[in-house]
Amino acid sequence: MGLSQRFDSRSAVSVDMDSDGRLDLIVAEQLPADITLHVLRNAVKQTGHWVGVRLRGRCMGSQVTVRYDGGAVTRQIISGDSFRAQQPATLHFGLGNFSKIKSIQARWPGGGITRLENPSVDQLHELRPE
Ligand SMILES: [Ca+2]
Repeated sequence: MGLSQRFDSRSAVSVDMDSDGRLDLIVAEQLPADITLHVLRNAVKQTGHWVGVRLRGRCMGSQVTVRYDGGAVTRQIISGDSFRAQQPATLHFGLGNFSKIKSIQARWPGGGITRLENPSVDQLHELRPE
């Protein structure tokens, strides 16, 4: 990403702001009386497949599983993992050479499940509670 800037920071959020499959970075610079946001757009050459999953509705704590031939990856929607920062309700899954996936499943905090079968890769999908 060419991260060579130096500033006092305690907050960072990674998100694919332009849905191009590359995670970008937003970093808050802490000044004595102000905060400056630095938006670092990822311009690294795309080297693999990916899929994005955006959850709608009450989704904090939801678990999202992407299944592919030979395995599965599960991630959780969390409110934040950086000081005074909140992550979006969007998850990014790097797939490498996998150009097909079997399914995307969201397990909602209330116990419901939403599943998308054979979704396309290299794009963002939205899931809502059923
Ligand atoms: Ca991006």
